[in-house]
Amino acid sequence: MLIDQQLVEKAEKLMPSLQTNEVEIQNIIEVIADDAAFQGWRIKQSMTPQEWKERSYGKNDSFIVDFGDHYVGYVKLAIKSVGSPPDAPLKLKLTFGEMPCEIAEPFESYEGWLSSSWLQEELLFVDVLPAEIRLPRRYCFRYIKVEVLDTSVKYKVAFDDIHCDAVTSGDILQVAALPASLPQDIVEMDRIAIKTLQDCMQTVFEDGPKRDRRLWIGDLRLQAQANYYTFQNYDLVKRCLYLFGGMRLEDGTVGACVFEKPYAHVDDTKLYDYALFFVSVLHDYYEATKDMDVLLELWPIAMEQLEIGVKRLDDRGIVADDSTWWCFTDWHDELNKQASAQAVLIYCLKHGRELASILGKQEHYKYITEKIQLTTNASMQYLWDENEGFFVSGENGQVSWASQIWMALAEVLPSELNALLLERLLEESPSVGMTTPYMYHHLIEALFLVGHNEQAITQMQAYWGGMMQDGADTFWELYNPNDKKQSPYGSNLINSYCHAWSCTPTYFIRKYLV
Ligand code: RAM
Repeated sequence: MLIDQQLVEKAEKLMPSLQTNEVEIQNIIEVIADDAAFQGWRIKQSMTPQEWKERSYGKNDSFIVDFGDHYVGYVKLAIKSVGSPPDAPLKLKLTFGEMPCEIAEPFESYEGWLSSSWLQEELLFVDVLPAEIRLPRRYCFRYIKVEVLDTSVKYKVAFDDIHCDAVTSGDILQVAALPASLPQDIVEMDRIAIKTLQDCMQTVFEDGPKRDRRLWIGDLRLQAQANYYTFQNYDLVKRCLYLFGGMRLEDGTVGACVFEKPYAHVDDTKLYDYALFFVSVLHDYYEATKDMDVLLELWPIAMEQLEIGVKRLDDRGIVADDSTWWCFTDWHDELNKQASAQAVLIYCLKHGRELASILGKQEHYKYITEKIQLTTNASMQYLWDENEGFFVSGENGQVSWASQIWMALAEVLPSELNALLLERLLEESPSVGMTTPYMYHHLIEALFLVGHNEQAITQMQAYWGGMMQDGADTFWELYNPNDKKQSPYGSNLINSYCHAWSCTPTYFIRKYLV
């Protein structure tokens, strides 16, 4: 690993202090099987918090509390005994759910390929009652199922209180109100998107506060863009840029994600597109802040990412597609990523050219311009299929949504043809589609780019509006309206239901609709 201790120290000095907000239970609920509901589960109130406080619970009793919204934080419980003096420890099991599925489907049924340790549960033994307990782990949830596994034949327990100290580094007071003229569904979508971003804003921009609870650069890029229009926490973006810049992989590549604990360190995952996004995140940050110091400091690392990206070009000027690399683009098993990677390279070269021009780095500007020409011409010669009217990718000339969207964002075609490309895409709808909100974000950004604002809004309303209709408190890592249990990891239980890359409706609304 290449460590620049000074940059890492600067990142650590920017560690934000988190705001804490105490939130109370809103309801006691049941989760009921219902084929018509999202993922087959709906919630129903079973009693009020007041009724619940008056009840006592013995062996094998359980209840589910509902906080009424999604939160990230530390849970406190106040428990007392009822009946004879407690003559045995209390044994409790807690299960946390962002969504009803996590409460209703036993975690033992999980068979996905990501670690089951992400599923949020806790086993507690309480020796002395009454007790006030603060759970040491941070949880991310709306619902908690509490199972009293055992008391004794002589006593039961009652709960005086369960609450959550919710934490975030996103200060809602910084977020401007939307104009009253906007339609109600857009205002509501904006609110949910902001809540999504806020719950992901911790001591870094996390991808998902349930999972993976870490800083990924692809997620950061979109969060930072949404943050500039909402919380305006510039220091948090700066901290994240320093973390990525300060800890690179052996060959100089910016890593795909970093961990903060027990000390800041970079993961060994290398993603072709994510490394290049260091350049565009830096450019966006500079545009939002005009912070020349950070730009001067991090430019050499950004420039190096472009040079590393260019090294993957074959002698035609096309990104080599073999089994030795991983470019993220989207979660999609069939997707060939050559054309989208080529386009991400061009897109980031263009961001880099802007920065080189701002910095007056003539040599860099010249180098980058040459590479833009090379890769653009090569894209037109080898990836553009005149008959299909689409860009093709990989050995088999695959036509996908992702390839067209990224080529549109890279503005490889002149603007009128770029708009036509997207029209054709919507009309012909190639079968290799999009999986994540991350990819949908890019479709919508591309539509705004070519001036198809109405279509952009319609797509956003259909997709994120679908999540709203399906009961989203925060927007999800994955949403397939035709397969609502879809997961890239083999189980919907492990999907993240508050996910960074899904927060961007607020960015679109505030950038293009206000
Ligand atoms: C998943 C996460 C994360 C994403 C990576 C590539 O693990 O959802 O957000 O950036 O994949």
